[in-house]
Amino acid sequence: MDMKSAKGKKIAVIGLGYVGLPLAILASKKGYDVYGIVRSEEKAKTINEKKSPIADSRIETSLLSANILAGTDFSVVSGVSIIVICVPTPVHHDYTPDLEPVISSSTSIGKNLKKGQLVILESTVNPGVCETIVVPILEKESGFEAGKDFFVAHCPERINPGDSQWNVENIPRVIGSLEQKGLKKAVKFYRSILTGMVTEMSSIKEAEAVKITENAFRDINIAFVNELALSFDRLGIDVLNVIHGASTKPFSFLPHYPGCGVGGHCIPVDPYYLIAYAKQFGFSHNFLSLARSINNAMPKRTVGYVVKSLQKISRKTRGSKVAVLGLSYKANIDDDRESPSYQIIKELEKRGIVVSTFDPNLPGKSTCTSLEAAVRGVHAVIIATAHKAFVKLNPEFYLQRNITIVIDGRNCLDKKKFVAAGIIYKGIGR
Ligand code: SAJ
Repeated sequence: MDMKSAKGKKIAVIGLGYVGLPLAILASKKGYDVYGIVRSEEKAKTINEKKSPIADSRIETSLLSANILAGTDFSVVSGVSIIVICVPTPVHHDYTPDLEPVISSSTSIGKNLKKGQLVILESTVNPGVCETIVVPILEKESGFEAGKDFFVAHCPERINPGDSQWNVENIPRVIGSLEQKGLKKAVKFYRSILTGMVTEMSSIKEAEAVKITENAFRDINIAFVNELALSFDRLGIDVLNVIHGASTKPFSFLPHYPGCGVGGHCIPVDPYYLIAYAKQFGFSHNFLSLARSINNAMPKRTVGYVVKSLQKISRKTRGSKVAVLGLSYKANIDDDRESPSYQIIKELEKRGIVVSTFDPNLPGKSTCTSLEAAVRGVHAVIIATAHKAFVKLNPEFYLQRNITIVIDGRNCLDKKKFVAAGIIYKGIGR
């Protein structure tokens, strides 16, 4: 569909977060009239004032010229042709999937559904959720029949926050549906807004499985290098050098990097959806579960390095002061969902350590308003997020402030330089 035919086509995007807002902006750029439905009037007001609730320069700029009307009223759903659900799919504290946002939005959509509409779920879910949860709710609330009176498709989101190369427009996508008509409608919509390749899956379940597979793949690979880091620590081998060495192999090696933990709303969460679903069918994903436990243990391992380093300068753990630099789950973004930094802080405080924190992208969540304030009078620093503001700090910055312990939770510093300056440097696996 070209821009002209998109003109006047109305769509609704449920959820204007990291996934929904870029999609809404893109669809409006491609000629669609876009209604964004959010949970709070305040967020709707912010977006209608063209202010991005997400600290991302590309989103902030493109929102200024986007034609999006944000609100909290689901009744607008009845006047559009396509509804895209982009709500979060977190896990509960016990790591069981939390589908409440998907269920509540499906219920509200169902109450306003009109014949002929297409409902697309972009949120990451385990195989089976569309057919066993979303479709029954839509049918019950509307009285219509899916695949006949209305259509349902799944196009898992692949947003990579902070990525300057891959964005909502050029990232290739996969789409699955209950039947051919719904698939064709969904493919036509995405091909009208994306430059990335659109691949048709043979079922909606396959499309759900693709995303879970992608992210579980990443989680187990991270767990692999985290385990290598723990082993090589004992063997006196620098794991980062080994990974760089292995990366010289031009085929069948995909580098991942050890760190102080795995955060974000995707990687540490999505495997639990598959683990829980497969369990319903009597299958235990032992490997995925083991990978999750290895990655979940990295914050505690990192705190162990702090304790050992404090002992090296004959400091008692209790009462020592440690600065945790970085709260977001990955470098140079402002998203702290499932961030390992918070596990690290909890583990430090459990040991009676006095913790200060600073994240330039999350000033409101930091205990200190500046880097200087965070490191003032501390005995050790943990780099928990490789923000550029921290990577650029050289050994002198620490020595001038009498800080002799630096725990490099993201292996982002020049180890040789720090060791040569007489700093007790500890990376993850190096
Ligand atoms: N991490 C490591 N070692 C690695 C890579 C990541 O410890 O080698 C940690 C990061 O520090 C972070 C967490 O894992 O705490 C997640 O990192 P990520 O780069 O995977 O970041 P995400 O969660 O933004 O992942 C997104 C995902 N995109 C979607 O789910 C749509 C993921 O599928 C992508 O694989 C990933 O981007 C990517 O490729 O960068």
